[in-house]
Amino acid sequence: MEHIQEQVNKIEKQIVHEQKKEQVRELLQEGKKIGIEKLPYSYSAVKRFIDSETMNVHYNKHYKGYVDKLNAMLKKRKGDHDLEKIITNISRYPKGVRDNAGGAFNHALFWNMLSPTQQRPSKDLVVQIKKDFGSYEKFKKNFEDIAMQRFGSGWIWLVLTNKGTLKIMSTPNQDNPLMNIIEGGGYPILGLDLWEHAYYLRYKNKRNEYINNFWTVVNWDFVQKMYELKTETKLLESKQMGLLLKETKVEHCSRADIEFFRNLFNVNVQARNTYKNTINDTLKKVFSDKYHDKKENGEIPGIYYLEKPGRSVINFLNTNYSAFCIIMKDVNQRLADIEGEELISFTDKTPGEQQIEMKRFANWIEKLGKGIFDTNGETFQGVIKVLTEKDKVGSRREKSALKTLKESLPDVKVIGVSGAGKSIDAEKKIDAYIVIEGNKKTAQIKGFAEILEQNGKLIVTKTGEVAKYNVDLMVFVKGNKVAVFENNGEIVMGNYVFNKKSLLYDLR
Ligand code: MN3
Repeated sequence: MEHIQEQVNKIEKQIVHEQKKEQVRELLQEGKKIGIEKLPYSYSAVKRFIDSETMNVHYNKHYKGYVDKLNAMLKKRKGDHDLEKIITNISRYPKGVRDNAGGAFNHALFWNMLSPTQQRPSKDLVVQIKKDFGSYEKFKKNFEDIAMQRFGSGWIWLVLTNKGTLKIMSTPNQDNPLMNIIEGGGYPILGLDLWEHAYYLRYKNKRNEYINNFWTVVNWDFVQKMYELKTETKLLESKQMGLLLKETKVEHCSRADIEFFRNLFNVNVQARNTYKNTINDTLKKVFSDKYHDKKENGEIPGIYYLEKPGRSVINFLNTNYSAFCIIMKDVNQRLADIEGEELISFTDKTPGEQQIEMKRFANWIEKLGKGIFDTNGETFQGVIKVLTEKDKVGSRREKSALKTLKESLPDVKVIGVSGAGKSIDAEKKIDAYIVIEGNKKTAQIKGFAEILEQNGKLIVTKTGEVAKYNVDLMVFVKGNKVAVFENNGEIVMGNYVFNKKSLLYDLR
């Protein structure tokens, strides 16, 4: 009986666990939804332009319908959703998303472009309008003519081009000038809905009257704000490189972050190699005056005399997960200021997608190298700190391994190879020589967490960089615990796996 009760308890626990997981999933989903833009006035507030019944149906049925349908479509897609980013990257999405994201975005803008009080365009705007259209009257006429020419459903827009000029354009259906599939688009600062649902109840087929009345409700304050904001952004974009070279604050990485990257590196070898090569090339470029490729006095190629005399710890950057995390956060802080650029992220991605993402990351590292590795910057300092710490831990580990081996195995002679930069260590990755029964063997020394037994094999976990080394022995060290394996294991899912008989010395 007790046995059955135990099983029931177990199953119940499992059910509760699953339910909680589902609740969390739903909450997360809710947070990712595209929101409804609040109507900034009552349904009757702009009645000199449109009646309250049309406004009510337009807002509650048409607009909310687009948002709901869009959210239903996005629910199946991974990642966070930002409406403007979807619009500016619309070519990546199916037609249904294009229609509904357009509907959601266009109307959210449109509600704000109408004002209960009558307004005039600002001086700034009138100056720019005169420049681009000759006069304010000509601009209005032009806008009305193009609106009348729109066949079927669509929108008419005043857009700010990336040259800083204004132009009028019309888009079909729910397309928006910001969509990356629209040729000659720009940033919409004023727009008018030309769908029949927007006016038919009151104006019937007299679209021209609807368009004429639009001028009585234009929220020129909002248009001015959009104009300023986007003119400002354009200015910033033109100084993009300057912006990218801004100082960033070093963001600390959690243990979970670092463990995630350790796993990414050790499982996705192609992504790891992309990163390694990029780091090597970038460091070589940024510190070209400190890079030595000649082998002198047993030194190996690399960066010297950077943060200290001798070989720099920055040469270890290409394999360190904590430093990887710092650099990724630095790049993301810079990317956050670039419109339409998504942040680098490797979570929720297939190995293939991770490789593509790593290439995108690599491109940015190359472009931003000077900013990331600015020796006065926090990122550089953070990276050096992490790598110096790792270097210290590494040599402490080596010393402790050699000490334990010597003490526990008096028959075995151990010779340490110390000093990063000595070619024998850094090139061939030899940390020590161990002489067993007169045979001198090369050894690589690594940290580890546990050695697990599974199906007659031994799995060594969390050993830092998991790679094939051209040495005879693999030595794993944790405090004063040491395990020495013959180097004939396999790498499986980012862990070393050995046959039991490969374990030569077990000092755990
Ligand atoms: Mn509409």
